[in-house]
Amino acid sequence: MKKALITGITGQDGSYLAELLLHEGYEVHGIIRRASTFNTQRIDHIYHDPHNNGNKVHLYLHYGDVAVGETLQHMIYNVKPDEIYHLAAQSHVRVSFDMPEYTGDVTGLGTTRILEAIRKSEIDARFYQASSSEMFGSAKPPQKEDTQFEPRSPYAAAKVYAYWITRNYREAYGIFASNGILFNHESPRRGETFVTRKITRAIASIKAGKQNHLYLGNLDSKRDWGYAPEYVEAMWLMLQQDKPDDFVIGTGETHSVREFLEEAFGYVGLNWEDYVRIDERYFRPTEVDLLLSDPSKAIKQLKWTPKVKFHELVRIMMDADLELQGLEYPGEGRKIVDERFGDWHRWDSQV
Ligand code: NDP
Ligand code: GDR
Repeated sequence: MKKALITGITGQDGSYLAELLLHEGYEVHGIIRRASTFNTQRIDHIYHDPHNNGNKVHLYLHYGDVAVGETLQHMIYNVKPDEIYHLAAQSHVRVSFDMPEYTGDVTGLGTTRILEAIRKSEIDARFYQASSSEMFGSAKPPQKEDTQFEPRSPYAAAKVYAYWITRNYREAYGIFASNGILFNHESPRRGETFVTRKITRAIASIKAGKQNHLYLGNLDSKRDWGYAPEYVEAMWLMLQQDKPDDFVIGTGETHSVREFLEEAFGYVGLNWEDYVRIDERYFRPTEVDLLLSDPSKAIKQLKWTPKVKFHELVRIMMDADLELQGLEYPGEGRKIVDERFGDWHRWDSQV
């Protein structure tokens, strides 16, 4: 049985990746942070208490923090994973302007701490770094593997550092270390403060009569939005290659926040302009105006192609948030998931 360690297992991507790896027959270990409230909602449905389910247990959780190297080294030495997926980060771009030093420490240096733990414990683990399209910043689209980085936030600058330290450990120490440069990917499990989920959640709440307005920032920026379950498949594929490498993952389509509003409100028969208000506090000191991927390398080498594009993504997220509010929903999004997935990934609005 192969062993995988996931940092950031309680996040959107970590939870989907854990499901995929369990389905693939892995023993999965995840690092969680101690908090005064439960923070494992996204993985509760796959966790079995070892006291009651001895032989069913393939998912193990360990307390840790990527801000502290010593514990990571002990954990990696003891678990001896075959594959390490490093997803933990302070991942919110706007927040990184409020907490630049912390973001540099966790999102940037966190990667060095994991790589050092691999090197010092002398285990033969393959390493995945969660790099980001934010690193391209103001670079001309479409962006691909050899596009120069022009980061526009403390978050993006930290991710650029992490990208290069990953390549450095690959070249200096021969570690199988790959960067997945993922463009925005969303799902019903997306954190509630990222713009797509903020919108779909607010629409469901408006429909339920609990909210009248939605306050947003810049509506003009454009993003290449894909569906998260498909993106974790790409992560896994990267670590199954013969050689470590860096890959761009995206849909090759770009849409503005305004288009997202039109599509999502329109899906439930509402006009977004009646509900959306602008609040300056959601603007960023420097913005990334336009992200658009060229994922042709991944399509060719990983044999990965996105099945869900913008139009379908909006429907999946809307159906899920309407269901979460206990409302009737049109069902086009659910149908897409039911028809195109079903192997390891199923409709899961309640998670
Ligand atoms: P989330 O914000 O949903 O999850 C982040 C995870 O990191 C959570 O499990 C969080 O734990 C954990 N974490 C944060 N700080 C620490 C820390 N100091 N020590 C240990 N764990 C920590 O992010 P996503 O799942 O969306 O993204 C996963 C990774 O991919 C991130 O690195 C992100 O920057 C990157 N990325 C994401 C993209 C996207 O569109 N989603 C695109 C490109 C890159 P807790 O639950 O306790 O907060
Ligand atoms: P992003 O995602 O910054 O691209 O980073 P986010 O959803 O936060 O913003 C996308 C765009 O929407 C604009 N926007 C708002 N954003 C938020 N969060 N809240 C608002 O109210 C709002 N109004 C307008 C933003 O200005 C921006 O232009 C995400 C994260 O997952 C990163 O971790 C990841 O690396 C990148 O995607 C790829």
